[in-house]
Amino acid sequence: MNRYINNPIISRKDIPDISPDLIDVTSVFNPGAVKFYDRYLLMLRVQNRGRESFMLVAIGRDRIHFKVENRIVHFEGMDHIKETIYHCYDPRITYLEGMYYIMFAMDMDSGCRLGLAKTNDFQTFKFLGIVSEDDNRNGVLFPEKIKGRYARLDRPNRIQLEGGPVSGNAICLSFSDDLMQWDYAGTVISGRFHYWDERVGAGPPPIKTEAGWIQIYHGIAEHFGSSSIYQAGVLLLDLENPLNVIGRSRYNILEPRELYELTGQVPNVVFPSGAIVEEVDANGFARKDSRVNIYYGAADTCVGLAVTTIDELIRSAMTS
Ligand code: BMA
Repeated sequence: MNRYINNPIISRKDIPDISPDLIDVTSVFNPGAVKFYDRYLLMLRVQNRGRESFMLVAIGRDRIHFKVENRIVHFEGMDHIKETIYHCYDPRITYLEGMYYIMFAMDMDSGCRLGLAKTNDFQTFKFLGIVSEDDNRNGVLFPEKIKGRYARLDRPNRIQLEGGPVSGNAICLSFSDDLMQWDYAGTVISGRFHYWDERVGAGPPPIKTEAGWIQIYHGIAEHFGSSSIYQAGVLLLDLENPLNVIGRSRYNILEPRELYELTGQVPNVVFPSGAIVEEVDANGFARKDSRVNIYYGAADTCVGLAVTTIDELIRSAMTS
């Protein structure tokens, strides 16, 4: 992947003061991304100096230059939840059946859960509910139904392996008829102990190609006594059955190298959570030579853009 030369594309100085919640903010990172009519749109996680989290929308006329809106995203209906919600973060935006769905992590006393909201204008957002069991993160919806059902990837922090121990180290697949109740279908990949992706989590929404679903994911290499290294890699999954892994990158495709990735609030982090494919055919397949813009959080401090092509992602996935 090629980093945009003037990265980071968004940093704390681009966030307007929105009194009383956001004044002289600390950081902005891990955005959801989508093409919204002829605009590029990001949903940002912004943290203030109280280390409280807020989501903001940023609009770009092109894929590089964004203007952050002067308004905090409010999820209508979320106030019906009686338990305290400490943070909402890591939004992934999926365009599905004419609506934009946002899946995000919610830190609560009962654990980290997945929340789901929808919008069609990015002005008002309807909170649909909590859609995971306790302790789940990195949830992302597929952009279309698979065999008649909605599909999502997620990363349970605890799963009961059949006849085995409880684990929390896998990207899993679930299906649903209504987007609210989800049936676990199986594990897509598990972390590779000792290598770049010891722990894993899905990144941006899956990208449909003739060769299969491209799934960018993050892998974490653990370092005891030091900070873990967050990197990005890529999977190619069967279109009809995403549990069937066609390819998985042996090497990471993006790792912390630049200063803004190596140092910051949490050092050594690249965390891709949004991808915008430029060219898609009439059936929704990304074209092989299409450019892909990947938006990622760097060091939990700012937002970077890295660019590649569909073809390049598929070739990277076929290296295992
Ligand atoms: C993960 C999430 C991400 C964050 C990353 C690195 O667990 O909390 O939002 O970017 O850690 O701190």
